[in-house]
Amino acid sequence: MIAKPQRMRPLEPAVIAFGSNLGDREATVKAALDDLAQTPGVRLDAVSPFLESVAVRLDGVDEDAPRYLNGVALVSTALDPHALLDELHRIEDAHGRVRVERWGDRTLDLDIVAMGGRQVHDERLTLPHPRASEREFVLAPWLDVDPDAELPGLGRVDALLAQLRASAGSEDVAANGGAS
Ligand code: A4P
Ligand code: MG
Repeated sequence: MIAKPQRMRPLEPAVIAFGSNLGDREATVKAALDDLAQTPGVRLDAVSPFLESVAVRLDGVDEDAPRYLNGVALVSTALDPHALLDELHRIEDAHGRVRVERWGDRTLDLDIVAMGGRQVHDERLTLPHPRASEREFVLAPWLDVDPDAELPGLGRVDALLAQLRASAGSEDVAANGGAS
């Protein structure tokens, strides 16, 4: 009997944010990106330059914590969002990720920032990523690889980044008592 060909899902664009602040960060991220490229149903289209950033904890920015290497990868995928999340968790686990504390130090974090225009809200997954618009370490590298990027429901990434930088600038002025 001739096997019925499997119907392939069309490829959908997805944006993956990566971060690491423990161990050999660059080696871990590069190996994880190789793993992502080897994942069935995932095509790696672009990787941003890596960006060093200060750790953000639940109680704010922590200058004393190990710094992160952050960046963004653009992929096209035939996986559904939950299957893609499973693959990201598999890759995190393979690179020594342990979950001790939310927003704690980690060898590797892989998040789905957005997947096409999908809106997902369930116990495992929120899309777009609810904190992406607040994070320069996500928006800036994303813009590097896609100057026309849009965060579904929130608008253009260049505008969001400008807004974020403007409000960070005004917080600095307020913290310095408005002194010039
Ligand atoms: N989850 C829900 N939506 C998503 C999504 N879109 N992508 C769930 C990935 N995961 C998603 O994540 C907790 C759970 O979120 C997962 O089991 C998944 O089902 P986690 O990776 O286990 O834990 P986490 O990363 O500590 O939690 P969370 O809330 O996802 O953290 P964030 O918002 O990702 O922040 N500072 C710097 N400088 N650079 C960083 O990269 N990252 C974080 C983590 C904090 N501070 C940082 C950085
Ligand atoms: Mg995560």
